[in-house]
Amino acid sequence: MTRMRSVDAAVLILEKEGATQTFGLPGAAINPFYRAMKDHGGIKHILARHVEAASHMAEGYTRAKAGNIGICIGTSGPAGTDMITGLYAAIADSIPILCITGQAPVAKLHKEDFQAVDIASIAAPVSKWAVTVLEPAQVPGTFQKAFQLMRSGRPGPVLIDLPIDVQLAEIEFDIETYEPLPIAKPRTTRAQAEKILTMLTAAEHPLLVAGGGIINADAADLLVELAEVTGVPVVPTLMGWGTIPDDHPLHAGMVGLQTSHRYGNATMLESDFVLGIGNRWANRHTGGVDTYTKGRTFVHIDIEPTQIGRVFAPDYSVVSDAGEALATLVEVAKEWKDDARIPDYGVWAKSCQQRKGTMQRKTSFDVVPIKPQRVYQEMNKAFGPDTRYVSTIGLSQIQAAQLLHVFKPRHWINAGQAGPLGWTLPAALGVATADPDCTVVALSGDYDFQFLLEELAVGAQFKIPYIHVVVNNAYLGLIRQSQRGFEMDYCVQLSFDNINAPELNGYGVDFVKVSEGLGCKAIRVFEPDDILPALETAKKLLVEFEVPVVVEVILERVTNVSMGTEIDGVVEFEDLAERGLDAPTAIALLD
Ligand SMILES: Cc1ncc(C[n+]2csc(CCOP(=O)(O)OP(=O)(O)O)c2C)c(N)n1
Ligand SMILES: [Mg+2]
Repeated sequence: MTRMRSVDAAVLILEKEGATQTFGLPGAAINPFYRAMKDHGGIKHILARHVEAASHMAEGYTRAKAGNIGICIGTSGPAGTDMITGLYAAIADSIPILCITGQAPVAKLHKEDFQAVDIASIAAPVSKWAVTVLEPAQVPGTFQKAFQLMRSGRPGPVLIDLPIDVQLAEIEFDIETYEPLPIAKPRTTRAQAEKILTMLTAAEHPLLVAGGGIINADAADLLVELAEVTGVPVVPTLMGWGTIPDDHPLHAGMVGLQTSHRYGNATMLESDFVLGIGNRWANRHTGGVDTYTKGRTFVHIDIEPTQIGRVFAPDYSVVSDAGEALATLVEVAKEWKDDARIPDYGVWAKSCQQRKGTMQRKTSFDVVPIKPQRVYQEMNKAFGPDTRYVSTIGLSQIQAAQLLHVFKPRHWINAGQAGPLGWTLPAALGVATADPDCTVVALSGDYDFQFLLEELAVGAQFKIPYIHVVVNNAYLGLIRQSQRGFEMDYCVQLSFDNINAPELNGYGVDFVKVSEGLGCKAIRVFEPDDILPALETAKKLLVEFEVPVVVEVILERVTNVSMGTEIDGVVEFEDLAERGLDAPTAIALLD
């Protein structure tokens, strides 16, 4: 046995559990932990400029690669409260991050000590476990359990709060014989798989709905195999986007009220059976449950038992890890295929493809100020299938999901459920830290970009290159559109005459100057034909300077983006594509 400070044991466990990338910022109450990281030497640390940003960086880092767990660290008091939004974003999308906070000494927790706040209670509803460790000898076990919890069942974040005297206390600990605790993975039995396939093969127009659980289980290949063996088309959810390549003949489009395709919704409405795997029936996917479920049979597979029946009662369900479920389903489906027990779904799949080939939205607008659709058209030209897109919320995110293309899992990294403004920039830094060889392209509206803008300096300081496309309408665009229902345009304008930048014609903030001031490169675009050259220049600047490169596109102020309140009632505000030239980068060409 070896005697050491509890924090030394903690950092040894981080290494043994394979979680050595941290994001955070020190303060007096967490200094002992920083001392342990310094002494250890093997823990990497990126100094954020805002603690909330550190938590989103940790999430981006986790999401970029299977097995990753990003860590965010802050001191006592406000550092922990700043990270609450990060915990919420992570738990809402089933993403493990480990949040470590400093705390006042145990004996002073109830004395209104400086920056002593009951962070474990505050964090409890937004984490799988939030705990203040009161006994130093419990530190190793607490970290061990945290890793087991983060990885088990429905993944999610954990917060460990360490009073400063607990951090400094010495304990006996042996890392040599330390073992991560086993991770339970509920499986799908053969009988369950047979029942599901019996129900599926009784249908005429079946669909698979592929959720983010498939990405968490690292099982996208198995999903594509199941689709190919059965011939059944796939609808990825927003969290599952990338589980099947957009150009796969069995990719039927996304369904929903906002981040969806016209052909995806039309196909869902034609279906008579839906097998949901690792998905949550999010309300912006289903819209009104009656419209979504009417005339359809549903099977739901999810790792978390209480997710079954949460939104509507399925006709059959299995509690299983998505990867385990897919493996058994593929095994049985292959046998059934050999025995000719799987109907030929060729005509149905072809009809889905036919909708995909005709129901496209127009993108080839060439007016000034630029229409946003044109930005995504040019992004499709500039960025290939290896690009990892990062986005959060707003008209920008909605249109990106409607018009961009994703070909691989973990290449659309989006705060799908919580949608906190400001998430995009730090999450992109986390993604680019996890995968430095990949082109990371973040997409923000002008408001999202302003929330945690100072983090650009982190990218410049630590040489974390990525491209940030900022679509600037000088508006809280999504909220402006939703205020139409209230007949107002109130408190949503970001425009003002910037006395230092008259060339902005009232768009307000000079993002180019701000970005440059923070040590990054930036390009502004006013004309549609300049978008592609700007994106190409950005790619070069990225390599040359190894810092974030911002491409700001000045958009028309008022845009209404396709959306609705029911999947059979999505309102189109712009022209639809009638011929290939209207949507030259559409995933399926019209002519
Ligand atoms: C912290 C937080 N507050 C408020 C919202 C509600 N909200 C969603 S989108 C949006 C406006 C986004 O504006 P912008 O980033 O410029 O994107 P646009 O819709 O204009 O493309 C707001 C305020 C939110 N998602 N997060
Ligand atoms: Mg905006």
